[in-house]
Amino acid sequence: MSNVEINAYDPQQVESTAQSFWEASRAFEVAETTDKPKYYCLSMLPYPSGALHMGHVRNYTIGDVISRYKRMTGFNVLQPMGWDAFGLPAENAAIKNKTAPAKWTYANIAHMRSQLKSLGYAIDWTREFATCSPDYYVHEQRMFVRLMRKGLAYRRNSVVNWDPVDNTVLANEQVIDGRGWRSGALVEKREIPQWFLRITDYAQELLDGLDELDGWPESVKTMQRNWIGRSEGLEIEFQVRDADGSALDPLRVFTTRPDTLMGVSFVSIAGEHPLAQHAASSNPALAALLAELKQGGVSEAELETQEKRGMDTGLRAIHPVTGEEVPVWVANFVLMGYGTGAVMAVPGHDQRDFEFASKYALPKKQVIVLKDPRNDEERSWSADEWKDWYGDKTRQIELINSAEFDGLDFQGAFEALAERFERKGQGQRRVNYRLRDWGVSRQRYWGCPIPVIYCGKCGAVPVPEDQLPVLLPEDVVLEGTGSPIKSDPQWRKCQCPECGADAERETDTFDTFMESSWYYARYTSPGAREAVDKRGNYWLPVDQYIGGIEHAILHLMYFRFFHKLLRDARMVDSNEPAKNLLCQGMVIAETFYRELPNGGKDWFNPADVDVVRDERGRITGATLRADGQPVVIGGVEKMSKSKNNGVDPQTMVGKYGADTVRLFSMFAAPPEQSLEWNEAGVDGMARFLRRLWALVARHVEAGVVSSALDVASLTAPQKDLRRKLHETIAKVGDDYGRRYSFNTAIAAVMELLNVLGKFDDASDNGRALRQEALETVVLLLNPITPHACHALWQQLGHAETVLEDIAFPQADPAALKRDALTLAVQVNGKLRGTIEVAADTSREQLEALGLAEPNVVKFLEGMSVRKVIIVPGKIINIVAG
Ligand code: ANZ
Ligand code: ZN
Repeated sequence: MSNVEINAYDPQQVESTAQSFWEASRAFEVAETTDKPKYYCLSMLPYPSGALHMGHVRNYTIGDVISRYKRMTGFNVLQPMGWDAFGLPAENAAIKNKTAPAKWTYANIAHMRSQLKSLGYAIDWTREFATCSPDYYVHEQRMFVRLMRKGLAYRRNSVVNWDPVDNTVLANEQVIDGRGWRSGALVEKREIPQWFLRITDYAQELLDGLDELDGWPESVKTMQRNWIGRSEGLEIEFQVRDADGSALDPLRVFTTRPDTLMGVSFVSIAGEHPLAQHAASSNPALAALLAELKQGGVSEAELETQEKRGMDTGLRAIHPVTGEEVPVWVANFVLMGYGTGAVMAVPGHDQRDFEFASKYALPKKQVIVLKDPRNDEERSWSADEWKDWYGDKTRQIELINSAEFDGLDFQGAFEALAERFERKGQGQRRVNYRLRDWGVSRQRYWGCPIPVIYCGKCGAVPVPEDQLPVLLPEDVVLEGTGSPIKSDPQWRKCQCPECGADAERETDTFDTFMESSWYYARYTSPGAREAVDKRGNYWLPVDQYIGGIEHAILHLMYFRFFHKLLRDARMVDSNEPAKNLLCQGMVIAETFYRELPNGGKDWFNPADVDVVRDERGRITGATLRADGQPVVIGGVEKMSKSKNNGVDPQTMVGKYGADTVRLFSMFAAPPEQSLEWNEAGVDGMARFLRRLWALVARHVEAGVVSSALDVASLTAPQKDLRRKLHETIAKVGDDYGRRYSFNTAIAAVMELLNVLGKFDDASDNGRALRQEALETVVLLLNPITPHACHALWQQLGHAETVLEDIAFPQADPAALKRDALTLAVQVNGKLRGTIEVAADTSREQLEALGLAEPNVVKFLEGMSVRKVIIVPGKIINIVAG
């Protein structure tokens, strides 16, 4: 079979040919001038860390398969790509390698772009950008100065991590065990002025919008709802007396449980609360505690888990219903930034208050019972023993020990108290959100400069739009002790745009989440003078967004927020940026290590380890190739540097070709699930492609078939094959288009190929059928393995072309029809025989035929038939007894 040898599958050659053709024919460049419906398929843009990892390959392959499939089904598909290019790693690399962050970043981009190109993604590269380029960030700066003028960007003090040795602000990830990553100095908290975006103005809209996002995973929507954290409650005023009995400013608490008001035995306030500060001015022990509380972490998780601590301030609050005096305590779990920074403590019914009261021997009072106690334990419950029965919203409660409110349920008490306090001017209904305004200032160098000028007379002035962009100098040396623009007095110097006096620029830069919040819109409008032009409304919203679940909360919240800002700036019409969201699972791989004498572990890359597998494919033994000695099998984990179990995509592409890598990453798992990288599986994919290649070669060797298939004169085996073929078309189309179940689509094509391999019919019509089948397989696989399909399509006698413009195959209903069906005949649910019947047999006939099946007749002996149930096309079940 000389031709087959000549034609042996050579992925490197096949792939470079296809890629050159796509590039030369500008196959994936799209415009807005077509009457096809648009489809915008977007994958989250990568951070240019140096090299692609398998997570990228998986993400972008999913996007590419969807894009190519959509294009084959008649859509005008935009699939763009860019670089999330600002960020801390570039600064760290700059210090380590003594290169400027810009240089390092651009070099990484060049390398990673070529890697992406080697994977053959159908990307419109004319729309590419890096977010660190002034052409990009100028728009971000312009949006920011406009938000400043609208009052949606503002400045206030906020806490940062301060390294007192390096004299620099540290990012959270640069604080390791409370110490600076370089200096090792104990990190301090410092308050400095920072810029914020008023995302809280959009809290309710961000919450409500989730209800319309039918194409987003429930889990992501739930995380976003919790993050926004809407609470309905009351704000209630308590009069306050100083230690000497004199009246102070009243205090307000926010509570979601006003029904527990009569159980209040003290009030807790945050250390930063003005009343705490007031009390501390004459109480050194309290002042010391407040100073100490400032040291601790500021994250909510930390506050939840740390031990409860506090101190009596000596102040007294007056209970707004009973007039009783209760003590005011400082408590470390009360956040100044939430509600009013003060809590009415109900130790009988709130767990944190319970723990606090138990520690400091403060009284607990029960004011609520379950209306329907289910057992003795519930009936005899007392406030001295913590039980979280009241958190269960499905349980009916009733107030006790609450004077005139006794007997009310939660809603009744809420309404009665809201009404009472609103009437007396002592409080009101309030909705609170956990969502905080977004702090966008970073004290880092490698980011977009915040376009603000500080003038001694005029204060913080936005840089006028005609003076934008504020350029970040790229040619700098990093010492690791802070930002080069902060240490450069020349860069800072400028004139006030309002009064002309000497002034200074802001030296902070934006959080890099800013750039990734609106990049999707910029792709639609390359070269536009504003961030987006009218092309935005052609492409937006994104039809399919694909990325990692780690972005479920922050990125996707900011992304939705920015879309609303763009809408309110009249740049886009829609309310939400993306209709459908797919979060792909992790890529995982086996880990291998050896114990080190110091108790640590030395991790070995799977590429350097030889493994032995059992017949089920599980690894049973592993040795390091370098020394032949065993290594410990550490289990399957997410690919990561720390466990050294990353598999390099470039190596895989070099060894097997991009199509095999793409095929494996789509076949090994459904998109949302974890994908275990295993080279034996990759090898299997390579074999499959070689088999397809050989099948086409063998068919073509006997001459390409140009005569049309004569459907009317198909033999029975030909009909069977054609039915299988069209069943596969229907399944694969559904798997790609509706279910996003790519692994089952591939499995179906593999099965078809097995059948086709056995179809040994050299008649004219048989060969015409094989031609149809092979062409179909090529088209079905094209979204996943486009290079091989590009070549095979030509071998099957077609001109050099972009397969994406050839319609995806449609199942022929006539081919799906069966002449004869095989039905199972069951007696009382057990299989007793099968019968062959014509497809159009009536129910009555089926019943009669089933009952006449010889084996069934034997089983029915001595029984009487009660009922016959027919599952059309499948089963005849006879119920007898
Ligand atoms: C009395 C009470 C009784 C409460 C009870 C709860 C249960 P969410 O749902 O998260 O909004 N709280 C209010 N402000 C706080 C702050 N700044 N720091 C810490 N805790 C604060 O929680 C609202 C509840 O959290 C409020 O309702 C308040 O405690 C507390 F059986 O008031 B509650
Ligand atoms: Zn001025």
